Amino acid sequence: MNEVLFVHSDKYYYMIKFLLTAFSCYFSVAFAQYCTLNVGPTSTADSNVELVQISGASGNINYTGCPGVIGVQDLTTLSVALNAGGSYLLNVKFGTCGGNYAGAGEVWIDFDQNGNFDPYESIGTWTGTPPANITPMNFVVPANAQNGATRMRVMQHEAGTLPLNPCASYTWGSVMDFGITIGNGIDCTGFIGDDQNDPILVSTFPYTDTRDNSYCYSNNNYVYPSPDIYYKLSPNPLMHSIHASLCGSSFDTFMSVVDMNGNVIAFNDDATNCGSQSALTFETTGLGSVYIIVEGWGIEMGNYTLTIDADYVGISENDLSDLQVFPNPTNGVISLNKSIGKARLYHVNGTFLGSYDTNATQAIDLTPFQSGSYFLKSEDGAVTVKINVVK
Ligand SMILES: [Ca+2]
Ligand SMILES: [Ca+2]
Ligand SMILES: [Ca+2]
Ligand SMILES: [Ca+2]
Repeated sequence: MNEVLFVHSDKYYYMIKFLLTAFSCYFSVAFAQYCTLNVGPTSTADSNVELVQISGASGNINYTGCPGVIGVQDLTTLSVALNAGGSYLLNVKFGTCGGNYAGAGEVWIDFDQNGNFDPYESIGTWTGTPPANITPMNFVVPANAQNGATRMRVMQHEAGTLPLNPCASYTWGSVMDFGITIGNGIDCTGFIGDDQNDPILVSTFPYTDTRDNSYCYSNNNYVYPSPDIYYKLSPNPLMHSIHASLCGSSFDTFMSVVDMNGNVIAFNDDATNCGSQSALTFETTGLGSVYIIVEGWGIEMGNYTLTIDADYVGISENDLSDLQVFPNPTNGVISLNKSIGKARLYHVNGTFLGSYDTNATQAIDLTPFQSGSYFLKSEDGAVTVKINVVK
């Protein structure tokens, strides 16, 4: 465990850490899919959807229910194509295959393709007692819907009340899943950072990225069900801390820092003087690569700006009272006024360039190197000096 700058109590931190670790382990083997087990009616009697009808941009569905089926009816081979931004009419007759009993009906389309029929994806509801008229449901496919195959769920729950739970188990009613293919929407193939296998790489500091997690991103970090975006960075030996901030973003954010083994390094919900947005600082000494994960609190999502900056080992932190490098800036050979033992030369981006034994020679040839900032660090870490090369 590395040293970390905490902003919450240790107790809260370890609770979150446990949750993060437990959830990431659990979901790595059981990634969320549509709920289909122990969902829907346990009896084939009585209340049942009698008719589902829709004409798509291409194709149509014209399904007649009855007799009843236990559980979820997989009708995904019946499919229509819908265009993002388009208006459509779905007709559903909530009815019965037997006796007439009151209940409720609801339909969802998983527009954001996150494997859930979310409350914001409900396209129509019904309450009543069969026999009932066809319920017309006019709906618009969100303009930012993601291209590709997804699913529509039609549910009737006898004795149920709105809003229905799309994953509920009950005695009488029906659940039917149909296929939907979205077109003219957003092609998400170019949107990287959805999970730890496809992170956005951060290699220069300061770093700024503006993005929207409300489409093309799904929930992989289960602290909150909001869609999350993964950034990966590798601290270099010259850094002592990294600061990341979502201040100024448009929604209530949450940010985590997790190492490659899933250990939580730092996290923040609401930062001081930052509203409901997040900011944090973590020490990098001895730390390997980490993910910085951006998500919303709860199901919050929208536009955000992430800034990441690194603090480098400060020269003032070292005892440089009598160490001098000259000339500085330089375009060639530098000399030290004293030996600092074995020393390592780094570019400011952390690239290791070479080792020098300053006991043997206190002159170092920087001629091969381009203009920029370099750090010479004693092997024991006690002394670091910044050298500017100007050509
Ligand atoms: Ca969904
Ligand atoms: Ca994600
Ligand atoms: Ca999440
Ligand atoms: Ca927050």
